[in-house]
Amino acid sequence: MSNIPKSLIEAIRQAERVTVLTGAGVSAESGVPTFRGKEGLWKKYSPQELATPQAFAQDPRLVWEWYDWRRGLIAPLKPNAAHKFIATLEERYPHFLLITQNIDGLHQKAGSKKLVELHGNIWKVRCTKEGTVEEDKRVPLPQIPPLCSRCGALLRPHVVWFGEPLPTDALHQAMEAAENCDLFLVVGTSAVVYPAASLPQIAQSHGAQVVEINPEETPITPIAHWSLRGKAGEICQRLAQALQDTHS
Ligand code: BV8
Repeated sequence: MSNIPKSLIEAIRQAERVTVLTGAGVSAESGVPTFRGKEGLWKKYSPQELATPQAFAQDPRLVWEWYDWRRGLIAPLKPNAAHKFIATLEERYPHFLLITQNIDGLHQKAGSKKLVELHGNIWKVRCTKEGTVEEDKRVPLPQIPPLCSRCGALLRPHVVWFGEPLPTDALHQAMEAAENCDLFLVVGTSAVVYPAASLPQIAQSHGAQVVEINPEETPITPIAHWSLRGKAGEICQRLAQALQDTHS
């Protein structure tokens, strides 16, 4: 696993405007399967089959069985050291935003408040008729597919599927934060899904230094000022330690 360069510790200490982008890799050490890893979620299923409006229109029961299974898997899991470290960062800087692609809610469980969820949240459901969004943490769901208690229409997961636009406000905030930061941390994403994957490039082209934390190389690696090869939880623990040491 990479050493933490002193220059990076200095940059984290000196920064005033910090933006963080996370993907499934930040939740891997909590036990949430990633999409593209060897036990990846997509291994058993393909995005076309399940994470699209067409799939839902064609077979809402199948799509809900997949989400109900994921909800059951995620429900007992806890934030790991990476979620916790990222949560501490928001108090450290006058300008901070966490942008997550994850729908598991673990950043919120770790205490993060200054965050936007680009792809929605698995613990929220949306009425396909009324458009109303509610939190629903029942595991397992009492019926599949779940129906709206008010109008009886189908409920859908309040997540962004392939081919669907991202929530305008969340995307706008994410773009703003990428354009106006001096340090941009990218943690645990394969950077293949757009428009989220364009954010590090936007930050770098606006003068930010990019830090990547990932056991593997990604399309972000070539533009990263520092690219730390390793697990997010382990590296963030060492970052927290190094920042503490430089305080003393
Ligand atoms: C849109 C929610 C337009 C649902 C998700 C061709 C070129 C470019 C773009 C496109 C194209 N064709 C189509 C598109 C657009 C498409 C897209 O980008 N497709 C890709 C596949 C090419 N994008 C969309 O459709 C988006 N919408 O463009 O709309 C539009 C505009 C107006 C009007 C109509 C339409 C919507 C995309 C959102 C899809 N929803 N999730 C659900 O979860 O069920 S995507 C899902 O996969 C995640 O949310 C995440 O965003 C994405 C990528 O996954 P990652 O988070 O990166 O996870 P992955 O497993 O891939 O990687 C894990 C990484 O962690 C790895 O690098 C691994 O090394 C690392 N790792 C592992 N362990 C650790 C670790 N890192 C650190 N520590 C560890 N321990």
